[in-house]
Amino acid sequence: MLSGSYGVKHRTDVEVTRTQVAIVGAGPAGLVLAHLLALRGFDSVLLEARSRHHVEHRVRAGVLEHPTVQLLCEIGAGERLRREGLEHGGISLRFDRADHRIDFAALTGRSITVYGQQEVVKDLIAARLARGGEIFFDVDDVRLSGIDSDEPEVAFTDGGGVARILRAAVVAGCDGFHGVCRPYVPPGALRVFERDYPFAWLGILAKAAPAQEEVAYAHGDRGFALASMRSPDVTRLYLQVAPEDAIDGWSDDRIWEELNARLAVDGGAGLNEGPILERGIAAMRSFVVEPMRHGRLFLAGDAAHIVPPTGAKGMNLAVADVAVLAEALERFFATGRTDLLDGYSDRCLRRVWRAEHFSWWMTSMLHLAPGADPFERRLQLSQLRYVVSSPAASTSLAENYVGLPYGS
Ligand code: RFL
Ligand code: PHB
Repeated sequence: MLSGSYGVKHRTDVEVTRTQVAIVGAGPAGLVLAHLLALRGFDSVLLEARSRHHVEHRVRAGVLEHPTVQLLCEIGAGERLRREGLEHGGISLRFDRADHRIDFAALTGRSITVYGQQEVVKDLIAARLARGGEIFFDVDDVRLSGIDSDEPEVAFTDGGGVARILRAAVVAGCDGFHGVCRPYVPPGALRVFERDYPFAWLGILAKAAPAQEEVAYAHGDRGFALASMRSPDVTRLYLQVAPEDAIDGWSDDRIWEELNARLAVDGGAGLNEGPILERGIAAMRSFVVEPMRHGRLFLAGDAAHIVPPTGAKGMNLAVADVAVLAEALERFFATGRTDLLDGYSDRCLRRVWRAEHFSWWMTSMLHLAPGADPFERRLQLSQLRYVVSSPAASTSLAENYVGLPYGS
């Protein structure tokens, strides 16, 4: 059994700290893992390359699955989420200039919650610090060694310029798609599966009341658009654009004109426009590495897999991974047994591949591929009409969207 305590000793001018789990990355995956471990009585240290302000203001995801909301509440990070999160009982698919609602509540008995990822991150950081947990922000030069041994090390320079080493039983690579952990797996030990899409998303956050009550995914001749929200007076909107488009080429007028055209419904009032608070263009990619583990390094969240945002799955998958990892680590620390750790990757990958398929399917059904011929367009429309009219097909969309139960 490994000790839960940690001591500090000095080796020349390097501070060496012992912990049970060294967590690289304070995004949703790393932060939720730290909480799950602390609740089970295990200690961890979190390293984050960016500042606290940066991670708390990085605008990204917005849709939380039902199991994600439950887990955030269980770990004591759900108080503001329950108060300010917008619980939605469905979404709409918009095509042929009309809304077609998918009623999640009726089809699955579940709902989703619209609540910004940066708000989740703020709540998790505040709760972690309030409970006396450690987070090193602004770290630099993170290096891993000994991931094939029983005591891997993570060397880094902290925000104050002090060189440090963490000795841990396990390293959790929660450092996102561009992180440093995944490249430490030796070449040949990971298999990569990937797909790039011939379009990107231009996303804006605007100070304007949402024009619709629920998230709306629009398919049409001018391309895909998505209308979401963050609060009763902040709207989040996305447009399919070309991957090579630069944000400077999209003036405010052009963005609003295109959004209005793509999101128009017969008899609808159009969007409420307002100052654009944030804007950016994000590439769309599907990516998975197998296995999600090498020796004592466990990859979780975007460090191991990426989905295009159309299914709203990325953050939810990150949280699902670390729920599996925490359970496996508990078994290991409490009993020394490695069976759950050995099963970590296979167990996560079942959910990951379901989400990969769902996100790829939603993306293919809704976007306009450059050069798509009339045959493909007819297939998309046929699929959309089927999904909104067949109870079997809409239930399939609904159960994937609200989040399949953990372990299924
Ligand atoms: P993150 O959030 O990228 O966090 C990784 C953290 O690691 C830090 N880091 C390092 N720290 C220390 N040392 C290093 N060397 C480091 N290198 C990196 C980073 O600074 C960062 O803080 O990964 P995590 O935790 O796996 O979470 C994944 C989610 O962030 C991501 O999947 C979602 O944002 C994807 N996503 C969506 N997911 C949803 O579930 N629902 C949605 O509605 C949704 N919409 C979206 C999205 C992503 C989008 N973009 C911008 C790609 C909409 C968009 C537009
Ligand atoms: C969002 O609100 O940011 C959002 C909603 C649905 C998606 C992706 C992003 O599929």
